[in-house]
Amino acid sequence: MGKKIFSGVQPTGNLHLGNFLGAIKNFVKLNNDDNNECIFCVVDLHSITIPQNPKELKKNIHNTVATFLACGIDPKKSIIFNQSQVSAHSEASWILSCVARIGWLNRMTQFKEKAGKDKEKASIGLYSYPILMAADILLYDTTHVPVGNDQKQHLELCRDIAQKFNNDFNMKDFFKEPEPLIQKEFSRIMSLKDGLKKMSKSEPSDQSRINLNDNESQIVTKIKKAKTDPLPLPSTIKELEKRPEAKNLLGIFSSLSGQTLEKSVNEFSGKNFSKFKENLSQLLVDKIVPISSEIKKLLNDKNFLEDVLLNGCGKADAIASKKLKKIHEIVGF
Ligand code: AQP
Repeated sequence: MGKKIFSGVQPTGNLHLGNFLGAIKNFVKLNNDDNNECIFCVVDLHSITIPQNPKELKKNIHNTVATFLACGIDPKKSIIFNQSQVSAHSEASWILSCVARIGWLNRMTQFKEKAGKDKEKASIGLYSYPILMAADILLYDTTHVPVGNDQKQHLELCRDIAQKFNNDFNMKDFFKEPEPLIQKEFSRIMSLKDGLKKMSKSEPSDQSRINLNDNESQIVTKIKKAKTDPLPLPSTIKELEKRPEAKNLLGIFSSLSGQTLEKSVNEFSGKNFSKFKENLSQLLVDKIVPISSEIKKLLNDKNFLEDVLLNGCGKADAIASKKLKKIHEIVGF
């Protein structure tokens, strides 16, 4: 049986290699299987949990759609839309926030990481973000959610919310409990400047990530400057455990080339970083520059990108508003 897929990406900046290897590469594979029904959402409501410049936000929404298309998602096969244009997401989120428990949210590690030391000053939206994410997923009877490893906990919360709603209202199986689709290997790509920190759009330093719209010289420079350690590359995977930067760069190489980490370790065993970095740069240029050129081309046609969104919103709204109507009936509105 085919899968019902839903996943979202925040329009908070340039999409990067982590988004690509952790999520979008998988979106494309799922999109290409005709048995699946796929929905890919530009989650603009999520993005404002952290302040956004309105003009930049609009640009980032277009950039995200262009990146989806440039990576190979076909809008004729998959629904592509932006969350703020389908009001059922916000409405369902409120109802589900009356089902979710504060204790559950208090355990979410991403809030702790993103709010930092001064939690009192974080927005309530940042705190309740996983409930909106649950609404996004549950409105479409999603069976599978392709995400990076960092979203696993939020998906578990989504399952808890679905279960509690079904139990509270005695509606067995009304909300389907979605399964995460997380790649076993390389599901968390780290910063080029710190192998212990996730590669992220909102990290101030552009040198910390490879953007999917970077050109050849940007990619080569970033890899040249990427943090390493003084030792030659190791000969076993075990040795990588204490060498986060080497592990990350070899992981990127393996994921992009489609070979196992073991094979990459054997290939570069005992070599110095400069030789390995030449190979990595070349591979990145081969894989990323075609995407980057396509993004630039698509961004010149804003009307086309708007049409993709409008068309996707119509289709998404038809599904979501029907589910919301049933939720209203169940709750007693
Ligand atoms: N570094 C990463 N490695 C693997 N997967 C990643 N994802 C994000 N960063 C990595 C996955 O990409 C999808 C879209 O992520 P998102 O934009 O919705 O939010 P995020 O996880 O918060 O990503 P960023 O880049 O860190 O954005 P900002 O800086 O705005 O918070 C998700 O499936 C995510 O797992």
